[in-house]
Amino acid sequence: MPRETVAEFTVDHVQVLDREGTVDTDLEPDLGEERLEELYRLMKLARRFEERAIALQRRGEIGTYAPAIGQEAAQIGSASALAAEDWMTTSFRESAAYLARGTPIDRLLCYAMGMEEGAEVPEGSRSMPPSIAVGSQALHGVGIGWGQAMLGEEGASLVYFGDGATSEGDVYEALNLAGVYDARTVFFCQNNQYAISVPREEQSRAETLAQKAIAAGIEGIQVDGNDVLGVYAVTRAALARAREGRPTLVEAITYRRSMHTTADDPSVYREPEEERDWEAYDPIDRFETYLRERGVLDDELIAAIEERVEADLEEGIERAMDERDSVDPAEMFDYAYADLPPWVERQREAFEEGPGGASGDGTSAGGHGE
Ligand SMILES: Cc1ncc(C[n+]2csc(CCOP(=O)(O)OP(=O)(O)O)c2C)c(N)n1
Repeated sequence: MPRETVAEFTVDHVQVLDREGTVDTDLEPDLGEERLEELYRLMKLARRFEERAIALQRRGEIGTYAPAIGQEAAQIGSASALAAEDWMTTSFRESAAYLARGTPIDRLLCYAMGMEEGAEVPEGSRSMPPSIAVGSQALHGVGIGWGQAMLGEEGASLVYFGDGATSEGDVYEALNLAGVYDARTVFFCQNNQYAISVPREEQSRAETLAQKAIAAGIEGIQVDGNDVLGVYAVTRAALARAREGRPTLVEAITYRRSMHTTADDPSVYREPEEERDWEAYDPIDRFETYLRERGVLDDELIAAIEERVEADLEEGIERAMDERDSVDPAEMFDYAYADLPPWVERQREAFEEGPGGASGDGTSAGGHGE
């Protein structure tokens, strides 16, 4: 029986800024100095937001938190390529993407405090609340992209997920659906090398995660996820194609420098040398080298940006604390059932009585998060 090759595929890798911060002028996106400075400010804001969030969790002010230190270029670069009419659908590690889309700091913190106000889609916003079930949001994202075409809307849909999520059926189904229905979707996989403690190599035998697009008949492309200019350029092009009904899977190669969540200790499953190697390719340092080189940034401007970032964070944290203090945590029992089953009623009573068991002694307010 004759045997011949009937199909061949390739996956491209894009890098605009190399690891030393030198730019490839052929690929450099056309961004003015203001936009470049804004990308830098957002990356700094995201980094400090993550650091502050970890500290807030340690002080018991917010719940378990999933930081994205090291993934700022992947998130800020991609979310900054979105137009106002585009939708964004995320997983649980995308605070930086929300910040890039202008989601207020206090909203993000309220979400982390378990307040439903934090999960609301603010009026006029096209950013969906985070999805905790790994990969499930890929289906929501492709549904939105498909729906936009049906409604004759202008925009496209960008959906974030991690490397681990690409092992989930939901993601395969979403990719397939996007291919079949020409859904206006960009799938943005942040390959941060780990699904909790499982390294990327043990997650899939596929050489790249981008190639998972090929089986769905859509384009797959890899980008250096620590290169904000590369991520921006690739996502912008993918969104433009999506608006014409051509979906793409983007695999951004990056590294989660911190813990999976504040409940995790990465030293148990990875070596310090590996962390140090990636630290050398820090997305912010690299972009800063380029911006200094271009004359966009100097010490003075960096200090002013840092000052603004700290002030914005301070104000956002304060506002989130005020919002938290203004709601009654017992409200969480109000919406799960129309009529509370007796065992939940008992939980509510115990909650309202507080840890000491006696209500009205002022200690029950400390019951949030229990
Ligand atoms: C359906 C489902 N299975 C398992 C979990 C538990 N879980 C939470 S995060 C995670 C790993 C996710 O890894 P990845 O997709 O690479 O995203 P990352 O955490 O690296 O951003 C798992 C298995 C979950 N939340 N949902």
